[in-house]
Amino acid sequence: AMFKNAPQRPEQYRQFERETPAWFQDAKLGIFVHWGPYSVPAWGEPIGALGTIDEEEWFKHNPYAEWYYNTIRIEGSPARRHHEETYGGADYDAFLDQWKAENFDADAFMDLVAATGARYFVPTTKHHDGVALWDAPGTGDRNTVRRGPERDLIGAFRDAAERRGVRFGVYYSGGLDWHFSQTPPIVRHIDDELRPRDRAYADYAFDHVADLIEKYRPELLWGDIEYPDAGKAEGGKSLVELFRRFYAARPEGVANDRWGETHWDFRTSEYEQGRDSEGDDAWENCRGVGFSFGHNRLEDESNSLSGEGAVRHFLDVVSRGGNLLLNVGLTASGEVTPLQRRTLEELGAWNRAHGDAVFGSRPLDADLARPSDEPWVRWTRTGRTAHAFVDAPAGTRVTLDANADHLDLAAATGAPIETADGTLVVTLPERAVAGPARVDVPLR
Ligand code: FUL
Repeated sequence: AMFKNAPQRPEQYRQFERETPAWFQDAKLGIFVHWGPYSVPAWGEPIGALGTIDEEEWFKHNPYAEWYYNTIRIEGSPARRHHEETYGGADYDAFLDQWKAENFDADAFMDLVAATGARYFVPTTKHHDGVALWDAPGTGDRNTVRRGPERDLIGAFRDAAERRGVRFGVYYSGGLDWHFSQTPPIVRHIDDELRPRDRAYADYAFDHVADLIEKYRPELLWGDIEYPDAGKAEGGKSLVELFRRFYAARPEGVANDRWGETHWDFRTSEYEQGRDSEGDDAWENCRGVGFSFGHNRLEDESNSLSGEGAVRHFLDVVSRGGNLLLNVGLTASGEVTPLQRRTLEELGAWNRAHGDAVFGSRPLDADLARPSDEPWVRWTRTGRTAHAFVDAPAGTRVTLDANADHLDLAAATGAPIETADGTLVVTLPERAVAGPARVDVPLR
């Protein structure tokens, strides 16, 4: 019954299989941060959500600002033109020195994170550009301790998260490192030949992740793209050894599914991509407030989640059994843009009012009640109570598709109700906090 959808895993990784720790299933919301030299140009075309655009167009017009170094190397891309015009085609690493994080206050930032209701927090420790946000072994001066911010940013995040009881995880790009291996730009697909897979890189990545585990004791490992293939077999500096050290340090730790066909505790989807991972096993959807993870100065309200949009997306994910890892792209100076801040604060305000029906909840069985998009309705369950979340203007009458055999419709609370012939009709109330209204219905 465990890992129903999982293909058979290699023998050396089976030792790590177990039921996904309940804290992760209960947590529902995490906050992700992408921050790096790419936050200086902070530029990507906001053409749409991953999974809705064909690959060739995607890479040439990449809305992911953290992919800037790849996009500017693509012949004829608008990013390349922008880079020529604005920076005279400067070397990418000039952005590392221009990145100062001068207004970054880890505690103030983590107050905002905690106020969303998020139970865990995951910063990028090394993205595809290869720049480390801590003093990572073997990186020379290409890290934020030696250059740019001149700080251990991972340590700062970690300490601030711990002080607030927010669990701490680390993102690590094992699959791509555009500095370690000078591969041509990715224009269509992340082919195997376009990522480093050799022993030297596997040892380098091993030393990084081992150092992160030892120094920061993360409770969540969020690998990206792949793990270097030479490091997958048992023996020496291997991924097997990394997982061993991780679970020894954190028996309740969880790992995502981007370490190749090896081991994972939960599956991932990203925007609209990987929806088939959103199944019976534990899963997490990630996305930015806009269409980028790295801060993108071209984004505005038209391509970003409003507070209410974020609440609806969060509820949609949770109602289907997933977690949401919602990303913030910090600016080069270390600030949260007003647009992102507003979305996070409104999500937090809604969670303060209704989070008791969301955090720790489980999906409601479809035999009991069903969601719909018109009108917008989602369901969760806590204990012996079903929770309906309904979004429509105040005064709208909405018939909920609920089963009177299993739910005590007449005992519903939260909005004016009528029940007749086994149907539940709610009249949506005025809401003190923006976002869906909530109706609680006892299970029979
Ligand atoms: C992807 C990366 O390529 C993106 O830049 C981002 O980090 C996302 C979370 O994962 O695979």
